[in-house]
Amino acid sequence: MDDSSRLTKTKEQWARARRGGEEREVFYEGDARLPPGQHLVENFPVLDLGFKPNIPITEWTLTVGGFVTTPVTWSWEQFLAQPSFKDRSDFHCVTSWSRYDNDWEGVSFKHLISVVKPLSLAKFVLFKSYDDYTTNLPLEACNDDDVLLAHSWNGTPLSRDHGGPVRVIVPKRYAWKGAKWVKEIVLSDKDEKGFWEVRGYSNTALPWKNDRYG
Ligand SMILES: Nc1nc2c(c(=O)[nH]1)N[C@H]1C(S)=C(S)[C@@H](COP(=O)(O)O)O[C@H]1N2
Ligand SMILES: [Mo]
Repeated sequence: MDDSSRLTKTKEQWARARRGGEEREVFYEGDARLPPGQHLVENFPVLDLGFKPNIPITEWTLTVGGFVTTPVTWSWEQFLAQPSFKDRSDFHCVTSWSRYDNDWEGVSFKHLISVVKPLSLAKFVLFKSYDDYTTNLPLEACNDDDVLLAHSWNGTPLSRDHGGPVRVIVPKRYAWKGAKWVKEIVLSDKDEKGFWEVRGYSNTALPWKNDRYG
C-alpha cells in the first residue's frame, strides 16, 4: 500500500468509528503511524500500580545524580526556572492502546544533560518515582530531541492521574518507560532493570519492533 491509500484507509476507519457514535476505538493493521499490534484511542487511559501519590508542589523535589559532574536537586520553582520545552508526540502503551498528538511541555532531557554533565562512564539511566515505581533506559535513548520531563499536557498542568507534578515522556519507547510522579534520576555505568523490566517486560521496549516482552 502506498502512503496516500494508507491515509485514506485510516480516514475511512475514523469516519466509520465516528458515525457509530459511541465507538471510540479504531482497530486496523499496517498503518504508517500506528506501531504493530496497537489500536488507536481518543481518550487518555490511566495506568498505575493501584496507587497515585499526592505530592504538593511545596514538597516536590527532583534529584538527578549518580555518574554526573554536577548533581542537582530542584525545587518546583527551580524546575520551572529551567528553559521551557514543548513537543507533540504519540503515546504507545504496551497493553495495546496508542494516543496521537499529545502536546507536552516541560524541561527537555537534553537541557537536563547540559546541566548535570554526565561522566563519560555514564551509559544508563534509572528513573525512580514517588510511588516506588522504577524504569530504566540507555542514556542514549534519553538524549533525544523528543524526550522531556513534562509538567503540562495539552495546555493544562499535568493531573495527578497522569503523573503530575512531573512525569517523563519517551515517545520512541512504550509508555511504561516514562515514569509518572518522577522523583529521582540516577545515571550509572550499569543497567539496572526497573519494575516491569524485572517482571518479564522488554528491556528495550521498542513499539516499532513489537518488542514487548524480555
Ligand atoms: N510512577 C509510575 N509511572 C508509570 C506507571 C506507574 O505505574 N507508576 N505506569 C507506566 C505505564 S505501564 C504506562 S502505560 C504509563 C501510563 O501513563 P498514563 O496513566 O498517563 O496513561 O505510565 C507509565 N509510568
Ligand atoms: Mo503501560
